[in-house]
Amino acid sequence: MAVADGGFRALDEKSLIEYIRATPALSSLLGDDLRALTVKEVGDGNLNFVYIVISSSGGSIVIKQAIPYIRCIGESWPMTKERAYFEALTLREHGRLCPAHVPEVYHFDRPLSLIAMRYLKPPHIILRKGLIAGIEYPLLAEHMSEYMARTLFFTSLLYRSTSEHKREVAEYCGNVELCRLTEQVVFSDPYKISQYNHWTSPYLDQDAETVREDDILKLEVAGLKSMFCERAQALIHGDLHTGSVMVTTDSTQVIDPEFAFYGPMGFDIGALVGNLILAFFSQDGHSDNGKDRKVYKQWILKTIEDTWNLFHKKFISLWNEHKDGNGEAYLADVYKKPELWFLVQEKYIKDLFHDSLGFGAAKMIRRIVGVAHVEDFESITDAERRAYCEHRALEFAKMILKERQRYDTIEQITSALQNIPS
Ligand code: ADP
Ligand code: SR1
Ligand code: MG
Repeated sequence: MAVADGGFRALDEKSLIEYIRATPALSSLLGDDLRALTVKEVGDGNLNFVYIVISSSGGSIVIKQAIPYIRCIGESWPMTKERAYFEALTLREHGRLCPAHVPEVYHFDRPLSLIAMRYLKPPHIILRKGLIAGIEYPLLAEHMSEYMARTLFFTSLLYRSTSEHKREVAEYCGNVELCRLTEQVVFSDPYKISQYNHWTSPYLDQDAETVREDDILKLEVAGLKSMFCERAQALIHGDLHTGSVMVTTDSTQVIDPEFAFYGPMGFDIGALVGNLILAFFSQDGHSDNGKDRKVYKQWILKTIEDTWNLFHKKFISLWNEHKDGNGEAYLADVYKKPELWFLVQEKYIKDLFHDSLGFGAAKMIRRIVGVAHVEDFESITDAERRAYCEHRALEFAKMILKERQRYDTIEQITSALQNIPS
């Protein structure tokens, strides 16, 4: 067992059992008989260790521990384990705002950077894996629009006073290292030579170089990076890709908000929509003779449309419902004329739509030519076929990043996706 700073030690399956036995908040969740605990490490994310703990009496918990480096790279890339503090804080805050879609936190141990939370039992699986398998989730758009509308609205200045907001922003400024990681791997590295970048070579060598040489693209990305760093619009999840959502056909749970901070709302909406678009482009790599994915691709497009449209509807109705509250951005006294109120909301949503498209596109690009790729493409074993899917996704993302102001509705985006020639 490694011993490190401030009482931290990296646990393993054996030492975790001792920790649980010595921690009443955890042992009480697992029942009387702690002799037969099964512990399995299942972390398939990029950063941390995740253990499923099940007792013989049927109790279960998940334990997640942050270690002081990035797991998928190794100890050569140190990373603060304080990320667990921000993850626990956000799971609790987003869980308070949207309990139906966030797992409950049972226990947090700051020196050990350890979170105990509800085990999302099978048939819950990671959404990205469900999308690769071609499974439809009829409630996904309804649930994710609810989660995003509530977490983003209630942590913004549309609902909060500026004093409350500034206090929260100050707290989350502490998550600077995770923000800096995103600044690097999403907004900078893909646009320059970086030791960590990789792509499906040799097929995409020219594509990667084109990204590094595209001045218009770089101008657009500069604008998004500055918004990411400067705009404390709401408490965002910060890494809301399809690997941060666990699903069944009737349950949707958002996990893993360790990148949370007060940032632009469009970064969350864009992450989800951008990753659904990556799933769309990857389908041609997963279809085989017996199963073409035409119908499934239509379902993904419909889910993208419903997610945005339902988000829009729910967000505006929360705003109308709370228009006479403490929110200081648009005081009811100033904007009381109905036509002005409508104009203000219309502009807010239009800007948010374009921000979401821009961030979504930037997140697609980083998953193709940056450090961390996605299983949607990585699981396509034939490299030429994978490169074909990635190339098409990259071209679409570049076009959206540069031309997003031309689009007014999500249907125009899905129709552009629909009409890309093979
Ligand atoms: P990382 O921070 O390293 O990305 P994640 O939070 O994404 O880690 O978790 C990694 C994996 O652990 C997930 O893909 C999922 O399979 C599993 N997992 C995480 N949290 C839970 C949970 N509450 N219930 C069940 N499985 C979970
Ligand atoms: C080294 S970059 C690792 C990535 O994994 C996380 O899920 C974030 O998306 C981060 O950018
Ligand atoms: Mg993760």
